[in-house]
Amino acid sequence: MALRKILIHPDPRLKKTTDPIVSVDDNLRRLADDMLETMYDAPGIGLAAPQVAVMRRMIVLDCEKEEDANPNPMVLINPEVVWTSEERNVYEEGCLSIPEQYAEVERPAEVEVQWLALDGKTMRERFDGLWATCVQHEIDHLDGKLFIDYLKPLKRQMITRKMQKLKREMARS
Ligand code: K1U
Ligand code: ZN
Repeated sequence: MALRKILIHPDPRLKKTTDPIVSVDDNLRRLADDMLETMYDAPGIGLAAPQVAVMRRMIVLDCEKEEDANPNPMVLINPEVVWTSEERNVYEEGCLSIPEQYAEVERPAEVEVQWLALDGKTMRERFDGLWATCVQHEIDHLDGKLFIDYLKPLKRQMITRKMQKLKREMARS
């Protein structure tokens, strides 16, 4: 397993739609392991393949945040939201590609998602609470959408400028 570098916004790769995965092979299993390791190391509760510069439709999640909770890593290949609740939920979101910036985003409170598991099985599950917010945030990444795209243009611009400054500082050190 290896840590992968997480792309920081603004980066054109974070704005692109990703390609569906056609077969599960050892390369993909290695990528899933690396993404989980990278997510736990960050630390984060989710990660999408384009955030580590792989333009394919795979996400990982583990929203068990409590210290004494058992880990519950999930790997979702070609995930699709097949149902959303009428009820909506507001959550203060963050993003590993937009470090230290948080903002409230409103999304469906519950979603049903279908995906392919690493063993090739088709899965379908309903997510709620933080899991629902996180899985929608990660699927958005696969379509080149960031949580700041839900914000008013001025706030989005302010965050983007902060990230440009951060990237300049990171490049210097
Ligand atoms: O996609 C990402 O960049 C990961 C992101 C996922 C996410 C967070 C909050 C709402 C929706 C989606 C993160 O994990 S940011 C870090 C974070 O939220 C966190 C880190 C450690 C413990 C608990 C939360
Ligand atoms: Zn994110």
